[in-house]
Amino acid sequence: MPGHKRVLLAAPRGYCAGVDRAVVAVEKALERYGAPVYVRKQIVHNIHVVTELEAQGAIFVEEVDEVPSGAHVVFSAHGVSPAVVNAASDRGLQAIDATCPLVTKVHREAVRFARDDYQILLIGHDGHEEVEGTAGEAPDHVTIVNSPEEADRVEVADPNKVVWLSQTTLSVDETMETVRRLRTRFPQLQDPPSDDICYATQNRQVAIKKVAKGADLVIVVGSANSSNSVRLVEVALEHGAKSAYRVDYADEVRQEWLEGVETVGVTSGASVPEVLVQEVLNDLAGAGYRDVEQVRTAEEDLMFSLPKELRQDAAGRRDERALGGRGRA
Ligand code: 0CN
Ligand code: SF4
Repeated sequence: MPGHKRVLLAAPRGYCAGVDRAVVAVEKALERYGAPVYVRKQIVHNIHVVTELEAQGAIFVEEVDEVPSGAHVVFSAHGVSPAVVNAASDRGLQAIDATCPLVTKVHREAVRFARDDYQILLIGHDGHEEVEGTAGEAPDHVTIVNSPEEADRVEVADPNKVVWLSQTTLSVDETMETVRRLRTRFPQLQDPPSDDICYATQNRQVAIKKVAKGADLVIVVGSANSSNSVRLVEVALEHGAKSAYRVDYADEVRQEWLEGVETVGVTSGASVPEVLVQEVLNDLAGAGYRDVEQVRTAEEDLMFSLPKELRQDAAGRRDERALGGRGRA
């Protein structure tokens, strides 16, 4: 219907199982030990989540040397290198490890391939916390490959003993292009035993591809340092969206983005609470986009148990939230 304003709302979107678990871990630690509870780095890459947890008494630090000795410290969902674990233990900190189990899986792969003396080409963004953590498992064996272009330049010691692994929150298509170029140069390149790009990253990209096809504008809710959120903007643009922007909050949506726009696609990254999406939808409704159609490409019901340090209550009973993430996408 020409001139008909509508919203295509991607599903799955928003919180994944690993983010939910990490956020609940901080809340649970605050409840159990009282404020303050220290958190190394942002627990997940979302400014709203961090601000809310700060209001509840969490203190976010860059490194464990900022944490008073003996205090509780939560490691973020993106994981930490063994050097950080050791530094925390040397300071006598009580660590709660909220690393997503799907990141831990990649750490284990890195350890295993390093033990077998492989050179590990770790596809990911240099400087991202997850990449620092994974690379830190086997610093002598890991070479970071930032982009498809870097795949054309990277040097390996023995082309018969190379494997690629990746960050969990990359663009699937771009990563496959990087691997293709690596394999052209190193035909013996081994694949990871299973997908490193996680289910949540993949599902959100599949959903936004479908939405983008029919969208004049795509709005992605997510923070600037959230790799998976930023990838959703890129994927939308590559799959037919005429324009695509990322916002942290609804009030960042600019009037001029909506000029001449009939169909707005909306999604959110894996670290984004649904309330922020609903605020965008409210504002869009105010601008005449009241017709909202959900475009669902997958069901998600994965949940992870809480970090082991939080699984039992003070009396040693298993906590009923131990099995807990909340909600589906
Ligand atoms: O936004 P996130 O906190 O992290 P990245 O997308 O930047 O990796 O989402 C949760 C992902 C993890 C681990
Ligand atoms: Fe885990 Fe994937 Fe969520 Fe990261 S995006 S926390 S790897 S489920």
